[in-house]
Order: sequence, then structure tokens, then C-alpha cells
Amino acid sequence: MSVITARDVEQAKGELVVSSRDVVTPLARERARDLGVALRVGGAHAPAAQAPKVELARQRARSEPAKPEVALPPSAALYRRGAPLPAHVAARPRVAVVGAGHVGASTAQRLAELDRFDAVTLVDVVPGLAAGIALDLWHGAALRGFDTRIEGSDDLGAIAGAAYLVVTAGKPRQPGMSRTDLTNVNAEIIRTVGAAVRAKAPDAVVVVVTNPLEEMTHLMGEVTGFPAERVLGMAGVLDASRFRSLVALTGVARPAEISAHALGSHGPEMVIPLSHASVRGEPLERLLDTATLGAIVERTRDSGAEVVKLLQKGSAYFSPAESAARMIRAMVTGDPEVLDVCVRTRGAYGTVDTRLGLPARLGPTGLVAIEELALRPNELAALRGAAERIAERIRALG
Ligand code: LAC
Repeated sequence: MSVITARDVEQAKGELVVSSRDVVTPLARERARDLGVALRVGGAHAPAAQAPKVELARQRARSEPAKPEVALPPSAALYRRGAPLPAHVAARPRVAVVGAGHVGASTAQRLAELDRFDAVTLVDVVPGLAAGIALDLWHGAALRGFDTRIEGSDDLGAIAGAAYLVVTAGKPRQPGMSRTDLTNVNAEIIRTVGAAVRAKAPDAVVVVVTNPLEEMTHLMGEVTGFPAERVLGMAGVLDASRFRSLVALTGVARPAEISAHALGSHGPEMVIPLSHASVRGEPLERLLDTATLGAIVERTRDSGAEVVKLLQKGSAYFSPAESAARMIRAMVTGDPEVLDVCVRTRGAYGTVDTRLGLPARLGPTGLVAIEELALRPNELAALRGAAERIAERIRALG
């Protein structure tokens, strides 16, 4: 005998075969009516506990063509009873990605594939670009098995109602362009986007990807006037991932088995505290010599430039997109994992109050807490120095 619950019904496709000895809960019957799932009695001699699921798998294999894995709408029955909704039928938020360059397009793809959103809205000023990419991505939905709508628009107003925003809009650095030139060009873009965010998505959590990262995250905070918990910058997730992947090239472990943090700035003041770099709990410093580790830290710091040099045109996008999507995923799922995020410091780690890459926990409404790691004196000094220099650059922004 097994108990057939509403969840079994939700996982069924059209028909659910139950044994005559099974108990079908009233809520399961109601859910079956709502979803049009037929409850058929059969297989009385099959092992009772497994009968429904085994039969279900056979039916799925038989049914031609396979039904797409669609997320079902919430049942009125469930609302009436106040029962908690399973994650896949709970109301799903919308996410918007501003800027449909390579980073924006890849981020939209990653977010859609998570299948945790009602829709991903991609926006770009170039007419047709976001709509074309959105349609192209959606054409693969049946194969990838997601049901998150992807919309594209050249109107910033399309971000209205988004709970999460990833801002990738901005110019990459061109040959001959100074850092200040880039800052001025992208600051104008962030001011425009920020004003739209403030007006159209006043409750959103914003993840800034546009460079120079710390300055643009600060500016987004100023223009939107949002609390600091809702304006975050993406860089440490990427830099830590680059470090871990590069360490893995030595052969000590697989990338995901390596733990590390990348704090400070997304640039020359990047701080990778080796006191917190390990492989399955074993300090990396015991596995690799100082010179090797130093070289990997340097290569990590220059990884963005290394990719730009190889590509000759444009900058990295697969791993930056993966990183931005990971931050959004952590928020949507309430994943307690600690991620390195550009946040407002408010004196954490004894730094000046500025925007800095620090370890953080994220939740559905943005930053939950800055994580206090026990750093060595030299690591702490480097982090404080990074904060000072970032603060100077932010002051220069005016
Ligand atoms: C990089 C750019 C995305 O580090 O900042 O590749």
C-alpha cells in the first residue's frame, strides 16, 4: 500500500496508475481534477510501494510524442487550503537582463535554463537585437526542457515588474581608451539604466556587471537610491571561479573540489586569501608551492585581459554570464552558499565605507549578510588597501 499525494499527481503526465490498495489523499484527487490527470486503478499485483512510479515511467516511455516538461499553474485547491506550494508551481518571479551583448545573451540563456522564472526579459537599445536573441533562445526551449518565456525589447520600460535585474549594458574597452574614458562612457549608460530601474522596477535586486565594476555598482546605488542590500556587483564569483579552474590545471583536484575566495577589486587590487584556499578541506598551500600559487593568483588577476588579448575583439562572456546567473540563482533558491560579491562595506573588515568584493550570503531580497572570514594580517591589509583605492576612484567619479 502506498499513499498517493498531490505531489505524485503533479508529477504525472495525463494519467496516474494506482494500485487498488493505494490510498489517494483527498488533496491528490482534487489536484488531479484541477490538472486533468486521470487516476486509473491497475497493476494490483505489482509491489505496492513502487507501483505508481514504475508504471508512470513505462507510460512516459510509451507516450509518443513526449510531452514537454511544463511547469503547472498553481492549483486553486492548494490556495484554498493554504498548503505550501511545491517550488515548481509556486509563483515564479521575472528577471530582466539589460544589455544584449555576449554577456547579456549568455546570462539570459543561463537564467532561462534554470527554469525558475516566469520570464526572462532581455533589453538592448539596438532595435531587434534583444528580440532576435530572445526568440533564438526560446526556439531551443523544447530541447533544453525549460518553460521560462524569453522576451526581447529595445525599450527599457520592458523591465517593469522584474524582481531581479542583471545590468550588462556598457562599452567594452577599445584600443587607446583610458580607464577614465571607459568610466565616463559607461557611467552615462548606468545613469540612464538606473533611472529606468528606479522608475519601473523599484523593488528589484540589481546585479551590476558593467565595468569598471566597483564604480558602476556604486553609481547604480546612487541613481536608484535603493538600499545597499539590493545593489550588488558581479566580480568575485567570476574571479574565484577563474582561480579555482586555473588551480585545477595543475592536476591537484577537479575545479569544483577547490574552494577559494576572490575579494577586493575586480582588477589590480584583487585579493585572493590563500588562508581560505583549499581542496576538500586541505589547505592549498600544503599541496602547491608558493611560486606556483603566486603565479596562479597573478594569472587570475589578469584573466580578463588574457581573454581579451586572445579574442582580439570583445571580452570574456561565458564565465561572466555563468557568474551573474549563479548570483541570481543563489537569491531565487535561497542557497546558503557564500559567494564573493561587490557590496557596500559599511566598515566590514575594518575597511572604509565603499563598494568592495567581500564574501556574502544572498537571499530572495538581495544581500543577507557579509561573512566575516578570519584573514591573515597581510590579507586584511591588502583588503583595506583595495577599499581605499576604490574609494578614491569613486570620489573621482564625482
Ligand atoms: C572580465 C571582464 C568581464 O574580467 O570584467 O573578463
